[in-house]
Amino acid sequence: MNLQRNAGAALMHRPQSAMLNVATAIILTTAMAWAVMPVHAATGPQKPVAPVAARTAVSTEVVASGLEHPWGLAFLPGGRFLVTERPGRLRVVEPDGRLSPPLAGLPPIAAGGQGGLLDVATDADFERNRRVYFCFSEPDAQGAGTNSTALARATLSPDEKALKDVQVIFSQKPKVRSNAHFGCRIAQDGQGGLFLTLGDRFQRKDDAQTLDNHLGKIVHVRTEGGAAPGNPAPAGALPEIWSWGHRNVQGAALGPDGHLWVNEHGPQGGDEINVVQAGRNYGWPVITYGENYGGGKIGEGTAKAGMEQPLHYWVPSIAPSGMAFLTSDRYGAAWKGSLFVGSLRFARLHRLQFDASGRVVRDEYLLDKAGSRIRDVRQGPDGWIYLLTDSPDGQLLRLKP
Ligand SMILES: [Ca+2]
Repeated sequence: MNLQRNAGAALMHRPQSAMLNVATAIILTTAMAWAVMPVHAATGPQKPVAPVAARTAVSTEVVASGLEHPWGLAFLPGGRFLVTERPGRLRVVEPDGRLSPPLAGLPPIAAGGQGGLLDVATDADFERNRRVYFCFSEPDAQGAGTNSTALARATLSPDEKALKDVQVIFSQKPKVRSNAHFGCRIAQDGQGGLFLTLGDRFQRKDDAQTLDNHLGKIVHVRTEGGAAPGNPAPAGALPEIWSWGHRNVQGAALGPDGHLWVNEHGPQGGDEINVVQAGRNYGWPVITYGENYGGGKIGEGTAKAGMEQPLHYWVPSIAPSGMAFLTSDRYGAAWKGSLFVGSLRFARLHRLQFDASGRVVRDEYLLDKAGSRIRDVRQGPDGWIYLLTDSPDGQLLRLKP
């Protein structure tokens, strides 16, 4: 990832063709084992393939129920899970579905609207360090009624009843009076650093284009706090910023190509998948394939020099949520390498399939009859895909072929 990060920073000012060649070389040297090797959407806009119903029938197995608006899922040793509940609780789920009492030790959380306790991740070296990362809506310290997205690290106590040594390692600036567009997905970069997605807070969309703030950004930070080494750091930019021009990124995963992949909510239409590179501008709110709620143009159109095109987009919006790459053999060779994306709006699970050049060649949806809003999608250490459903009585599900 050092190689990719440094190369990514060095590529910032190169022409697209050179960028593509170097990016391809990076992918070839780092992802030889992966059958599908996406490259970036450097070729400009294309009409995306339309979603179609899957030919393959799948089912789900209920692992646990009784979770109130579960939002983020992480895996513990022994087939157990950590699950956040948006109102501000973190629980351990046993393999048989039993829920622990809420863990003690969480900081103050501004729960309400879209905000609350959102994503959670266990460190890649969790079995040795027992470290957990989580992000949440953080209230201001003065009681002024503002909030922003924050990222914390903690140690899970040996009895798994509490978080210890809780330390907030990043706070989005500025805090805003809003209960929307927190972003708040965490992705580990594979080198000990963390990506965190940050929304535009809905009413501050123009701030996504200025780099003196963290609204509408993806940041890249060290687990000890502070900017990760190798961040692009253009003049005047806050040092944690990795990319900008985002609206509300609620799905993120490190791809098998070593790059950060995200999805983000458009306005009315224009939800996107982006393969995110350091120092790039992803366009919001200047370019978008969506429009205002109720109709009406936003910004300048769908493309502009200096702004990245999405790899894939949806009109109408699917309201994407968590996402994960399938790297296991559990579901057969045809699905391996696919990207699975939850849909809140249509209550189904999308599977995106790529060709050898990285284009999305198929977008099919599964679980169309289940009717559950899907909030998070993860591949477990056992290779199965796990889902969280967004409901007052939300569930943890295992996808079965
Ligand atoms: Ca965009």
